[in-house]
Amino acid sequence: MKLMIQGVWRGDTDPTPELDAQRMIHAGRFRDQITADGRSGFVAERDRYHLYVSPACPFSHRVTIVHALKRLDSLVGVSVVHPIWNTPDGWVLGDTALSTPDRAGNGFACLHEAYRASQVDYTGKVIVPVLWDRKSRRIVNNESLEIAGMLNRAFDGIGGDAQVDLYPAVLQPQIDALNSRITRSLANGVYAVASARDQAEYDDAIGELFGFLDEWEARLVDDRRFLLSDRPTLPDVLIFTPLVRFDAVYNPLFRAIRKRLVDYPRLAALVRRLHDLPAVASTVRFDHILTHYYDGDWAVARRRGIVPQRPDIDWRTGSKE
Ligand SMILES: N[C@@H](CCC(=O)N[C@@H](CS)C(=O)NCC(=O)O)C(=O)O
Repeated sequence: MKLMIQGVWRGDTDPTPELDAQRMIHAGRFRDQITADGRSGFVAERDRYHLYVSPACPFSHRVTIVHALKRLDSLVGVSVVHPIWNTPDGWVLGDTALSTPDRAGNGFACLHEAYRASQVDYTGKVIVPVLWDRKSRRIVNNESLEIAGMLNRAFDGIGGDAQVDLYPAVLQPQIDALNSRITRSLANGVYAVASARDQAEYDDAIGELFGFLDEWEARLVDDRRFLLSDRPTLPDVLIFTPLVRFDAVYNPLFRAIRKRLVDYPRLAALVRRLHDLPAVASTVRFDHILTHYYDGDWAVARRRGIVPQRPDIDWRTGSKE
């Protein structure tokens, strides 16, 4: 496992039991907030904050969608890490054909340098997305949903698009509940399938994942435009990022082969409607997604003995009775 221990990057090393328990999804350790009034210690300012993201990563993708929908391009800079994570340094900020310029020029060659700069004795995973403060030279937050929430509201007074509100007050309880469900059953759910250690874990994870997809396919029967409203809200962002990867990555590579996204016409139509928003389409980078996942450590050896659940295809169509 790629880790930083007491501020020293360790490349591949055995995780502590605590980190091991988190499996493939890693909760952010930096949880400060940027606010419009600055009472949190981090006031929203132009050109002060910077995002480190991987367009391959579905959690980073939440953040880049909100950044694009809120038109924060001239307010909050973005650096894109190289899609190949399996390097001696983990996520690197190399200048390659697939990178975009490091606008902030924070001077880091790899992401673990930003973690060490933030906390000299940092112990844990070095994950994207990261929201970086150029002024205090430290990470403000590295938990995607919290970063998305800040981008949605904190910058409205200084040029963020206030017409776009992905977390409207009247819908907040429903949004929170649905965000948790999407995170558990789908966004983290696909990783639970990929990291299952035995048949029982795999079967449970598949049940959770496809139970969620079946349920929402049925709930979209009323032809609503987006999940909770006629405008997109945060759950639409959260459901979009794993679903847009589903048929290219999770179905074949993670062995979630019971169904493809295209077998769910209403969910697929929802993804298409979201993709029709030019800001959303601009964030979808299949070059990064495919390069990243198909280079990844989804080792077959670990999964010997786990038999995938078969695709839900009925070859007898037309010969009923
Ligand atoms: N809970 C985190 C999850 C972030 C996460 O797992 N990021 C992955 C990429 S998709 C990562 O950077 N992994 C690096 C590693 O495992 O060392 C969030 O939502 O921000």
